[in-house]
Amino acid sequence: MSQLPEIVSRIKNAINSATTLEDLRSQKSTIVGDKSELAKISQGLGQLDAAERARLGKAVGQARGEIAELFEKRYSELERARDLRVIDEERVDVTLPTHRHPSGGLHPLTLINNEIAEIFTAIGYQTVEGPELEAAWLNFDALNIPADHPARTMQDTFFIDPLESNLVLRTHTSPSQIRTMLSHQPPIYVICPGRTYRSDELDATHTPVFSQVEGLVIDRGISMSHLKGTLDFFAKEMFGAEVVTRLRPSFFPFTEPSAEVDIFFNGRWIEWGGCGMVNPEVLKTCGVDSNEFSGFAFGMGLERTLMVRHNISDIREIVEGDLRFSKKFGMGGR
Ligand code: FA5
Repeated sequence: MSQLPEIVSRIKNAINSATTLEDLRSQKSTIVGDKSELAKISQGLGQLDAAERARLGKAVGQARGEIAELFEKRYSELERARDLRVIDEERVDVTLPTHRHPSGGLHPLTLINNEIAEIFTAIGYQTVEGPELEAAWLNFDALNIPADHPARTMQDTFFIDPLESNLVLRTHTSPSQIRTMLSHQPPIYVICPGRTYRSDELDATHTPVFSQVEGLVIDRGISMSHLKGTLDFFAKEMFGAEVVTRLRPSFFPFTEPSAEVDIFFNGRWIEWGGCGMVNPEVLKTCGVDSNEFSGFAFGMGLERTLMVRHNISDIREIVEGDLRFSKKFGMGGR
């Protein structure tokens, strides 16, 4: 009986000094369970005489009740502390930036190239490509551009060292016409997209490296009306069904007659590209019988096409490769 207060106080201390739920749980059996000191005292009560048993029994019972209550109280406190800690540790800050993994995408010029290829594939054309480093003969002579033509001067053309190599960076996609006619028998229905080079200064409307798409048809009975119809179709596919085209007389050494093709878009006429009936001189150079076959060709700049269609005022936006620009075209990524 005399040891009871000391035992109770030791147990209460143990309960109060438990700092975690696990700590308290691990002591449960020795504090409140059947193996606890007080439980053992209760079990030994039978050996005492009745008066002593009643006195000690009551005191032990009371002490066990107090301890069980304290245990429950401490248990709930520690449980609550654990819950608060978990909530704090597992809190998600929804305003934090996520780990971004931008996916790659296609440049607007690639997208428009693909689009044009699809438009013409749908009407039976094939896509052919030629080299960017081109023989001067294919870039100029075979296209009926004589040696003294202004386009051949140093101002427009990037010549390749040594000059005797007779290589140039192609100034247009038209040498692909020649390559196609030299290697294929008519009928020919092709488009030739590709990168082209001119020694123009980079400004809002010019770039020394730009893209063109050439169209070439050689068949029996091909006339200017086929050219006009094809350009109408192409323009409507590119700019929308309401677009109208017009041909303005012009000059290119490789076409006769030649024309500029304009489109009426957003309330004004805009120059889109050059075109014409393939010059019989060019057909002759390529071994195509001009009595049997005739053809048309057209060529337009793709940067300028994008500029018109998407209301881009400065060509540098297209060539500088800023992702913020490209993303507007659905090139993918975030
Ligand atoms: C030609 O290059 C002719 N080969 C087109 C052609 C093909 C005519 C077949 C007849 C038959 P031109 O020099 O006008 O034509 O150039 C065509 C287009 O290229 C221009 O309308 C323009 O959109 C684009 N272009 C020319 N120079 C530049 C440049 N420095 N920067 C961006 N685009 C350019």
